[in-house]
Amino acid sequence: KQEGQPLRQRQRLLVVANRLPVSAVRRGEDSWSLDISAGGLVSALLGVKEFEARWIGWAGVNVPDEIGQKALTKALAEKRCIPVFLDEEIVHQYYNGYCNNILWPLFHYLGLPQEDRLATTRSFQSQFAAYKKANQMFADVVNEHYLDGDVVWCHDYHLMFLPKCLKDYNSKMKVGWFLHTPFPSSEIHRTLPSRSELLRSVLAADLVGFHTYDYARHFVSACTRILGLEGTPEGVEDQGRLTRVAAFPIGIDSERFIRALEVPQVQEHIRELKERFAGRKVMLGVDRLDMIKGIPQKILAFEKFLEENPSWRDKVVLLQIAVPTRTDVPEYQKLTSQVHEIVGRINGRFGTLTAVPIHHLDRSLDFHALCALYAVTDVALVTSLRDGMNLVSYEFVACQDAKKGVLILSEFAGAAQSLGAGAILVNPWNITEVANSIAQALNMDSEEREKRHKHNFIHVTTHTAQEWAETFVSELNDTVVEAQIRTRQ
Ligand code: ADQ
Repeated sequence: KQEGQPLRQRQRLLVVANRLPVSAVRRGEDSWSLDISAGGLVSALLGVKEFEARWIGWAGVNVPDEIGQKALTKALAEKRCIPVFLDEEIVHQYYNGYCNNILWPLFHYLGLPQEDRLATTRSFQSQFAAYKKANQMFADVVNEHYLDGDVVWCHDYHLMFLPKCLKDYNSKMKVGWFLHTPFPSSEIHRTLPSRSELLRSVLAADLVGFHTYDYARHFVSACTRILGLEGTPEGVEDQGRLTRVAAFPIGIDSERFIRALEVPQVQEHIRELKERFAGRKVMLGVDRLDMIKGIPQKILAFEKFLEENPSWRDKVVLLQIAVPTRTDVPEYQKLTSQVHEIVGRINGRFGTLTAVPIHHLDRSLDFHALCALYAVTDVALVTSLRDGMNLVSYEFVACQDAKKGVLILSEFAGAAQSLGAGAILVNPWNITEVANSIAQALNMDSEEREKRHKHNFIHVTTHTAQEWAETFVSELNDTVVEAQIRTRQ
């Protein structure tokens, strides 16, 4: 089945994630236009030469008719993508419901939603049933395309039930699972009604990966305390079968950012921005508009800084770029208006006829515009209340080799483990501490900035996305070989 090629050259990697890395727009009954999104995962896997990646996931659109499904499947095949078709009801219950309303807030320490906690166990039950059903649908597609020797890499909290479904199909399948969010303390995970079933399903994988050692430790504790299994330095053991658990901190394709700075269009953009903000220090926030990113707290800290440092008021500007996500969810709509309200108040309070202290944009920026912004920034503010890793902090560092700006980073982002020595670490809940850090960053001398930047730049350019993917997959291959040796002994 390996088409006669040496395994190392030809090993196929089936990457299974909730969303395919494409956006699909229907142009006619049987025609689709596709736009491939060059996110972190895509560039990570493109850079890895040892295996050939195929993507399996939902295309993000409802396609109820067979003609449309066939046409989309064909168009996606050219991009090495294989669709899982989910209907509207499943998407509502599985994706909006169980994934985004239950697991996402819980894993970021925001707890379970009130209404589910109080009474509507029925809605919790039906969302969990839809979650399992959706995971089974992903498994069906994987199983259909799986060839002996393939590696199957499942991604994120959407697919915690998938490893079990896959192993039920074929116990020899090499299955890895990686979580992009934090895995919370076992005391938090314990509150989840389906806590045991989810842990057991994940444990069906051969290798389970997290961004940090702490998340891996929390997961092992959850398995020992909730399931009564044995935790070992390698992972979790259940009746002689070991599931390997380890930390694999993600990185970015740093070269892509560094190269972008040489593109004439980006340089032109940098010139324009410098002109536009001449005489002022530029502070930058780039986030998805999500509760976990701590955007209101960040803006309030900036207000406090302006309040306490009047001499800086006309010498600094905060650019906050916040891409709206999950716009149909009421909490996210509330967050948007809350942020608008605070920004309006601060601009009213500290703005002049010619300048305002905060520029807030509710949208996504294209890659080149984003690189230019990173490059002209003096101080980046990443104040997530919790964040699996946070790639914005890495991208900022990659674009700062000329300027050597300062990174203010939440201690609750996974990135604090890797960029902590170069960044100014803050508790984002402590507005006064963040305000003081802003002052410290703006006043930092060039020698210290250079020293801190160097530390971070070396990290970001060595621990890249490619390295992350390679390490995970080779560890998965090794884990399976070791398990085979153990069972033979
Ligand atoms: P996210 O929560 O999406 O990812 P992050 O790691 O910061 O968070 O990645 C966001 C990506 O979106 C970055 O590549 C950034 O450039 C881009 N982006 C954000 N705002 C943008 C804007 N306004 N315009 C254009 N691009 C924008 C999840 C976890 C993280 C984890 C990653 C990867 O929540 O903790 O680091 O997965 O594992």
